[in-house]
Amino acid sequence: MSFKISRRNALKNMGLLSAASSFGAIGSLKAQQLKDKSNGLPPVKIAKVKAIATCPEGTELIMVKVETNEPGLYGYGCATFRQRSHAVVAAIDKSLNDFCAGKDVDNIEDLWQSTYQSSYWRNGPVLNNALSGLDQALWDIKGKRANMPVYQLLGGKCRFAVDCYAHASGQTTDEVVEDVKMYMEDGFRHIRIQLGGYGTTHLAGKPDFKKAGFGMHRDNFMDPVTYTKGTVEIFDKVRKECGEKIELLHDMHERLQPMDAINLLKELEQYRPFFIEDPLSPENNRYFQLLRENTSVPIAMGELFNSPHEWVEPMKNLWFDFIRIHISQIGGITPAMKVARLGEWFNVRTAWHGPGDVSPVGHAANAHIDLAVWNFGIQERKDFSEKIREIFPGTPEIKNGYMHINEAPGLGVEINEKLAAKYPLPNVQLNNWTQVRGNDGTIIRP
Ligand code: GCO
Ligand code: MG
Repeated sequence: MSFKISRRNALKNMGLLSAASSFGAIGSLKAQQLKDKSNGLPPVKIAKVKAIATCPEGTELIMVKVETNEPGLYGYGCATFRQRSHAVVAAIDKSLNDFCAGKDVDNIEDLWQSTYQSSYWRNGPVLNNALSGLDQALWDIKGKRANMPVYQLLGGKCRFAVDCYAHASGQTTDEVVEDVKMYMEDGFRHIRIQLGGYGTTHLAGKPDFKKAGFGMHRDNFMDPVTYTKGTVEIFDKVRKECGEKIELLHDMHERLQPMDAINLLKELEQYRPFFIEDPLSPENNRYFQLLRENTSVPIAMGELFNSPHEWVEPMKNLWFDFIRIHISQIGGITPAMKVARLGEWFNVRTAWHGPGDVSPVGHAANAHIDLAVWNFGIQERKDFSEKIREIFPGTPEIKNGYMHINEAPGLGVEINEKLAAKYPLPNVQLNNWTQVRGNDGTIIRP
C-alpha cells in the first residue's frame, strides 16, 4: 500500500478546501504542512529502518525500507553491494535502525551527515551502502510528502528522458558485431563493446599457475597481450562493419598495468571511442595525469570509488571526462548530487554505474539525478526481467535507448516484499569473477 495523500481529503480535514480551489491544492497543502510544523505539530518521524534483501536471479539485491509514524508513509532506497550483502544487511538492521529511530524524516542532510560520521571510521563500501539505502528512502519519502517525483526536488528536468548505453559482447569479433547491430536496431546510440567478458579471459588459454596447481581451479586467467590485441580488433571490426556514427564504449576494468593502459588508449584513438572506462585501478589514480597527457581518448572512472579522496583531486585536475560512481557506494543521492555539481565546474559529466547489481530502486535514483543535472553524460542501464519487474513495480522502462522513470511521487519504485522474501540471500558469495590471475598466478585487480 503506498502513501497517497488525497489532496481533497487532507485539505477538507484541515478546513482548507475552499482556499485550495482558488490558489492550487498543493500550494496550500504544503503551506499548511509547513504551518503545522511551525505550530509545533509533531514532524513525521522515522519509526523503523530495515533491510530488504532478495536474490531472485543470482544477483544479491539489498534495499532499505524506512517506515514512519505516519500510517502508510514509507520509503525505499538502494544499498546493493552484492559482494558483501550480508554485511550490509547487518549494518542496516543492527546499527542504522537504532541510530535513526525517532528522527525527523525531513532533515535528510543532517541525517546523512550525522549517520556518515556516527561510525567514526567512514568512507567504506559496507557502511556507505547502508547509508545510501537510508538516504534514498528519505528522498523517496520527501517526494511522496511533496507529491512530486524526486527529480522535481532536485531542480526539475534538463532533458525529456535518460540516454542509455547497451552492453554488446561476444566470444568472437563477428558475434560482437552482430550484438552491436541488434542494439542499433533497438535504437541505442551508444554501445559498449567487450570481447567476451572483462579481460578477454576466454581466449587466454591454460595458464602456468593452473598447471602448477596454484590458486583455485575456478580462478580466471587473464593474459594482457591477448586482451589488448582482442580489444583493438573489435574496435576495428565494429567501426568497419557498423560505421562511424555509433558511439562506442569499452570497459577495461582496471586490469592492465598503467603503461600498457596508456598504450592501449593511444591505439584506440583512431576509432574515436565515446569513452574508455576504468583504464586504471583507483590505487593508480596518480597515473591519470600521465594518461591524460598521452592520449585524447575520453576517460570514464569511478564505479570503484567510495571516498571523496578518490574523486575530488582527479575531477578538479580534469583527469576524467565522465564520473562513473556506483552511487550507493558513496552513500546515495545526497553525495551523488554533490559529485554532479562538482563535475559541472570542471566539465566532468555523469555516467553513473548501472549494472545488474544495482537494484531497480537504485536505477530509478540514478535516473532522477540524470534528469535533473545539466552535466549528464550517459547512463548505463540494465534490461530488467519480468520477474524483477514483478518484485519491483515501477522499475524504469527502456524505450528506443532511453530510460523512462515511473512519474509518481518519490522515486516511483515499490517493492513486493512478500515476493522478494521468496528469494533469500544465499549463504555463499555467488560468483567469484573477481578472482583473476596472471600466468604465474599473481592476482590481478579485477
Ligand atoms: C560495469 C561494471 C560491472 C561490475 C560489477 C561488479 O561497468 O557495469 O564493470 O560489470 O564489474 O557491477 O559487481
Ligand atoms: Mg565497469
